[in-house]
Amino acid sequence: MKLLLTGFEPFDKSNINPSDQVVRAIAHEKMEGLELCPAILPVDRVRGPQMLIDAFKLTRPDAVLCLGEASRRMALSVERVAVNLLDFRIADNAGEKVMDEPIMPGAPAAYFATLPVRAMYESIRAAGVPCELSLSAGTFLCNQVMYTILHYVAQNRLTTPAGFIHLPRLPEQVAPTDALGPSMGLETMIVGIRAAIVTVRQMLGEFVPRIAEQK
Ligand code: PCA
Repeated sequence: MKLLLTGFEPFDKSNINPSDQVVRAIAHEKMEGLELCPAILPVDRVRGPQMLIDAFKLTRPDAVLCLGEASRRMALSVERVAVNLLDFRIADNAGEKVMDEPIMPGAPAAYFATLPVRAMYESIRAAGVPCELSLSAGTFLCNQVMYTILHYVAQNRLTTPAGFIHLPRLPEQVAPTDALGPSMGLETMIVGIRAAIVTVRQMLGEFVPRIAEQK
């Protein structure tokens, strides 16, 4: 399976993004039956989604898993839904702060993730990592890239499954601030994301022989 795995660059006064670190760490690993195509996206409402689509066209992956930071989450959050809405609480890294705008005017209100979200959630927890299923990827860049890839796949009548997992902050992001909040160590996040990837690979691995048998 060829997997396009993306993270985001740091944003909002932080110089660290856990998704960037998880992608970089996993990119160097050898996982059986897996070819990883890593990419780090800019937190920029124009360049972020564009880079994801460019990476998709370039790599033609069998599945897409995007990662990003959600500062108040206590656990890995497997996102179920992306909505057609931009409503930025803070400016992106290009200084743009958008309110109440659709991502794609006239396009569907929302898309469900097409990765096996329940199985990913269960396998992450079975690996010993706190995890939740989440109903909202927010209305910032993470939701925007999730919506963008699901819309692109649907518009082009492709079957490539795609989805998104939000990560808590790293302890080193929280420790210096007075506004305390949840955090999770990098190694724990990596264990969880690895488990999710294995589940996606199993889903696709079972899918391919079934098609072959029908011929
Ligand atoms: N998290 C932000 C954008 C980039 C990131 O890592 C979000 O949740 O939208």
